[in-house]
Amino acid sequence: MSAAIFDVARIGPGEGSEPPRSRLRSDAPAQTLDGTWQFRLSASVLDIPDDTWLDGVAGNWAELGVPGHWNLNGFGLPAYSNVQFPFPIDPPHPPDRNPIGDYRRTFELDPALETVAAVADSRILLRFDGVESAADVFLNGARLGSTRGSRLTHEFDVTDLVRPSGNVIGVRVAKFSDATYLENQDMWWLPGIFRSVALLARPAGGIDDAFVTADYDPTTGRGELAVRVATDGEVRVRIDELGIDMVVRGTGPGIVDTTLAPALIDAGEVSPWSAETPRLYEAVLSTAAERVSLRVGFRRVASAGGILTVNGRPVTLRGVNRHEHDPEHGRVHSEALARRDIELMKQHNINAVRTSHYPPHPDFLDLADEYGLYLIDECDLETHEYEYVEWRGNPSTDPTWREAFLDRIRRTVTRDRNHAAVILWSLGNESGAGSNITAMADWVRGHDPSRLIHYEGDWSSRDVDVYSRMYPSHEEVRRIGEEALHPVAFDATADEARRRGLPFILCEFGHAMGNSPGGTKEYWELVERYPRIAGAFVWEWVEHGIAVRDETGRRLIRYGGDFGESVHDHNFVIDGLVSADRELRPGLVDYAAIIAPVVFEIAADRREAAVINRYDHIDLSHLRVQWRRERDGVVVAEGELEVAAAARERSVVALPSEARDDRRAPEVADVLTLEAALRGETSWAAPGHVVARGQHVRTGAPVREDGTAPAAELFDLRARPFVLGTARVIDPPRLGIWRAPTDNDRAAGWDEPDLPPYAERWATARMDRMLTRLRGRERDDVALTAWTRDGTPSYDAAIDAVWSWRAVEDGLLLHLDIEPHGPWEVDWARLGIDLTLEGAPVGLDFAGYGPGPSYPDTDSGVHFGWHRVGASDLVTPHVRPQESGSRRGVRDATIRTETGAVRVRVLRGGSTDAGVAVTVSPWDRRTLADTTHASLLPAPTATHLSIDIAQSGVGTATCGPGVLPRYRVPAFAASVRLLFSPA
Ligand code: IPT
Repeated sequence: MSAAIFDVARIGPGEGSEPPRSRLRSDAPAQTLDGTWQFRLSASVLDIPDDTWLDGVAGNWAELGVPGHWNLNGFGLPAYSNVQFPFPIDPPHPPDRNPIGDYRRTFELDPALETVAAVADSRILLRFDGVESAADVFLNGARLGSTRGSRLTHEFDVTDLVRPSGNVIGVRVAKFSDATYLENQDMWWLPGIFRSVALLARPAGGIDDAFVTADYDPTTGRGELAVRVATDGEVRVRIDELGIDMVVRGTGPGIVDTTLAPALIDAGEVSPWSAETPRLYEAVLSTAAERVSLRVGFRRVASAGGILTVNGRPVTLRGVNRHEHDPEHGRVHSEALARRDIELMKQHNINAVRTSHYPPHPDFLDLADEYGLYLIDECDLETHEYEYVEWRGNPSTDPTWREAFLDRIRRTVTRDRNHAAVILWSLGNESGAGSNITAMADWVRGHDPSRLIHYEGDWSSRDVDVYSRMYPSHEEVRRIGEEALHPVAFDATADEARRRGLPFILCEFGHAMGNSPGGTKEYWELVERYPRIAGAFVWEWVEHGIAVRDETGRRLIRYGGDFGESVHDHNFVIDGLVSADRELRPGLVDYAAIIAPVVFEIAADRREAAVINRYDHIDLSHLRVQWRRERDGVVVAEGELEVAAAARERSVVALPSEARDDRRAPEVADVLTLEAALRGETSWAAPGHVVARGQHVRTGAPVREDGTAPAAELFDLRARPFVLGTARVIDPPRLGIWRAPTDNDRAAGWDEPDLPPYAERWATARMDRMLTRLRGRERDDVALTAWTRDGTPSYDAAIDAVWSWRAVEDGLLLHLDIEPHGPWEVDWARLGIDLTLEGAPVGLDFAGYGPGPSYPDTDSGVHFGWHRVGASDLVTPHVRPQESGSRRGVRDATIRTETGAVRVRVLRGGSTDAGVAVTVSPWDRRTLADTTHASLLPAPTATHLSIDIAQSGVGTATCGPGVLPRYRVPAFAASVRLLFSPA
């Protein structure tokens, strides 16, 4: 037979499926239908062949794997757009050109399922965990119904249709549908059956559904289970570890009846679950027909007086937003990748995830319970496209969409409600305010009073339990923290008064796009300062780069527009703390240090250190604190410290006298480092993993007198190219104030919305094309002094400099004095010396802050040391090339190229007490700025060295405030004293 008309423009939930139930681990037989299916693609619903596709599987169809997205597997191409909609806002209609994928396969029913089905009243369900965006489902010619809600589970009862053999299942999937209006999340459009398909036996008298809440009473230390089980008759509840073995009455077959009071079971004294102590107990629910196991975590989530608590203790959510993304497979889940994500998060001190912007694969919840992560579990809902039409006709306000909204939240909450990790339900993202949002909140409140409700899209907060905002400025966060400390004004509205009493979170902040996010430390100071602020979530965890192969088989990472999309948002989807391949971006290392659970404050005299325990629930007994004193690169003393501090407490420890520095100034630095590292093995890191570090750095700077014995034969200043150390200089030193714009530099910050982005201001001021004029020169056999003026074409803003070079015994001294000339209206990107050395770079050894790069507003994750950086770590391989790789506070550096090496030391006497910033790059800035993809960068042939006296911060202007004023670089006068010598 041919299928009924495929209706992809009807407002409402899918039809024909079962009401949602919780995800349970059962011993009832199940059969996967994952694997190879037959597939064909039609360009439009109007082009679907009018054939008998469901009668059998004959015919010339292609093959496609399930789970998978068809447009990542050779059928069409992916497309990326964020807020803007890929088609007209003409609800509930998609456009005619709307790819339709028909899937079909045959299967034999697994005999184990058949055996169950043979018993009266048993059933067989067909389950889909994720189909984007809308599907009609058929079995053996009969239409079972349809799905709406791409990241939500749908089950169909196939008991009467399924046969022992010769079954034909067909699924007709629309790329776009009415559901697309509710699913405009910031991600690739990736249609298809992208999560698993399975048949489940539902034995008569089995456990169809369960709702188990495990409460922990922090005042008594006792746990209590509230149990509702959907079964006919009685169910046995066992937690062997707690000696629980009870029988409770079921609420009837089907789904749990939440109007009935739960059975309460006193669990006695228990160890509570938290992200820091992810203690789970194995519970077994059983009837004669079925046995279901759950992992129970006892915990209590509450909010009182504006404080978010878990188990009675205030908590700080050190969060990230996580999309599901795999560079090859899109949103297809893999356990290995989910574990990798969580392990990397835990290794970087992250304790919370917002599952932006849809419920993740069901197994992710198990992993969050097990590793210990607080979750904001978000409903699959976003109507952001309505922003383009000033929210006219937003479905959130339209009662005809109400059932669709309610269906989505019911499916979200019901599937995941038995997981300890979920502490907040989120109603969705960026869908404005409206009665349908309120209806969702009301349903959640009635269904699950054990958790709090989150939604950012309505700042009145009337429906929610936490006040949430995305990308507010630092000043606004401060105000929000502050307002909770003061009485509500007499003329405040009721909403306003209520909102003031809520805990506050930043559900998104710190936009991690490119070289970013700057200013995070300043946000975190506010999080720590104000009790009301319960935490913040960086946007976002992972870049959504898509991997493709070019003709030569080389793997390339793509972003929006690379697939010929007519509506797209470029590289705005490349904004993660880790790359799509899970390489760490410097922003993650910075964030890990900012949110570290332990803070050391070392007194200036090194006699003692304060140890601040920022864990919410645990003391520091799982950590070993070691100290190490290095003087000019040599470890001169080290040892272990006994530290003790209860959760959220501060203690002071005395430091041994060997940790102190001598009166004698070091040549480069005398550094005391304290490190807190794991004593034992955890599920996410090995013993010795460092969770926090603190330092006291006392720097010196060598003094050199001018006019030491000449060695002119080494440093022939007349030669071109001349030699520094053993490196050949192919572009001589000149001043630079420009950088290859970062993504943030290319965006107008929210703090300066009326001004063009910095990249544009720099280009308009022509800082990228300054020209030099030699104003004068004096020389003798050992010294050369040059007076230069670097000016900008068409303008009279310039920089004057005096370069005094002198050959000394072991090298070449440079005294450089710089003075701005004329009007500079735009802040500089930096101020430094640029030169090019022959041969590609092979490494950088330096004494300074590292080992990774940092900028003035991303300097938390680096520490002073004598670091060694290999060729592949010199710059960050951002998908879209941009400025990166600066090492700051450098006092001594050796730059190695394929053909030579040069050592640079910072001498006392300039204005650079904090050292210089050194960038060693295989590419010049013009090339970086003009190249759109890392894969298009040419093979390196030279080493581009910059020695910067100042660098602008990076900010987070791509989404949020730009560089904070204190991290900008207005025109200024400076001087530096450098010694160049052989390595
Ligand atoms: C915000 C979105 O919630 C998120 O999905 C993502 O798009 C992020 O921004 C930027 O990458 S919405 C933004 C317009 C404030």
